[in-house]
Amino acid sequence: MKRIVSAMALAMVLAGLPTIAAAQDAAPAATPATTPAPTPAPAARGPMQSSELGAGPWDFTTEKAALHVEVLTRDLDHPWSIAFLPDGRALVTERPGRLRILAADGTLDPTPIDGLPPVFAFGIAGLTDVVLHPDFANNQLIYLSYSKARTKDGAPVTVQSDSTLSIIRARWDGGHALSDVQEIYAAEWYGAAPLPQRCCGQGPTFGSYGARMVFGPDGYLYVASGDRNYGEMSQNPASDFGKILRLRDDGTAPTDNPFAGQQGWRPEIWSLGHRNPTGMTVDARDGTIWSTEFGPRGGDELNRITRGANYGWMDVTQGKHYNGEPAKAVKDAPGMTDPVIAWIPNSANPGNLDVYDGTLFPGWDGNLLIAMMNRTLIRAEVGTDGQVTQEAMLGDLGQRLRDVRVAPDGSVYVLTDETKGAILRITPNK
Ligand SMILES: [Ca+2]
Repeated sequence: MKRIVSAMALAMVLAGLPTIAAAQDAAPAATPATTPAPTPAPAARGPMQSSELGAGPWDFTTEKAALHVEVLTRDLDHPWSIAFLPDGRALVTERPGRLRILAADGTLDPTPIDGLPPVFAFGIAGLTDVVLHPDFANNQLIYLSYSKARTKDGAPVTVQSDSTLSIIRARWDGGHALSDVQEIYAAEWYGAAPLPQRCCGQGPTFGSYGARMVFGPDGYLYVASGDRNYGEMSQNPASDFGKILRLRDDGTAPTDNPFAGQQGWRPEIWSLGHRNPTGMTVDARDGTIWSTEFGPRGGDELNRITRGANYGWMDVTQGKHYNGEPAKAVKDAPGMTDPVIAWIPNSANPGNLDVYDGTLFPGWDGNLLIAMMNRTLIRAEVGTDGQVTQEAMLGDLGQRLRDVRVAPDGSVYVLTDETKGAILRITPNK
């Protein structure tokens, strides 16, 4: 069965869908028995239950391409990231803590990869990104970001919020086990009682890890580090919260980072003033780093990341604080870099993004594709004059979208952020 559906205008989508304010920070419904009940974020509520994904395939007519969408697998629990391998397979993370192998024909290997560290999986915490070392074909090194519980006397501390963003590097020979697992980075601890004073009704401390990673054209690993709902830290040069970091492949800070050697600054900081950046990609053609981030109530952002820039949070946002307090500034603040897109007034909840550089969709050449938890795939064209046009696609599928990637063959893979999480593959409809 095929359906032909016109692309909807973004405004229609935003107007027609329920507002999912701060769905990233929503307190989860179930609380582990060993931990005290979380303090719910003011106004935070769990994401609306998505309708079940249909069987597909589907055909959609959009502004610049006719799409054929098929389901490769629907057996993943909140898949968060996919990394294409040189042999045609792919690695996929599931937020509860599993690393899976997707065969070249799109079937999911039923056996997860062994050897991961214990993952703190609660709410939006869990296993997040997977990226390959630029020289993976020769050194078999992969990188995983995840939420790590604090340990005391060698055992994990089970207080739910007492966790941090950690990155491991491991060797993977293509089979079902990691070896040489090594932690190369961990953000400073946060979440242990007593909690610091925080303004503006910020969300629970087990949110806002960021955790997206990408290797830049310079061979360095860029890491999006969230503010942990402690926005005061995003402007603090001595904290990695609310920053994008630039690391060597062994986790150390390059000496040519913008603030390296400056008194009071952590040397790994590349940019600051971020809230919860969960999307990041590099335009391979010119090296531009793009990042999406969750704002507070409204004000989610697409940013062009440049060396040493300050993106404003939590002093500058086009959204509103959870408790309704206005921010100090909305835009055009001295010394601050404004977003290329601010989604207002409603939250759009952007996940990951990619630059289309394949041959299958010539009409999308150089466009940004952005996976949105508000159940659309955004195609954005950023003009040289800064003007942006957006098209919302796949809205009829009704799925929260976490990740989007351009595959080596030019098709587009989309990961749904659902308990019965799927991988969708988009090819031209001929
Ligand atoms: Ca900003």
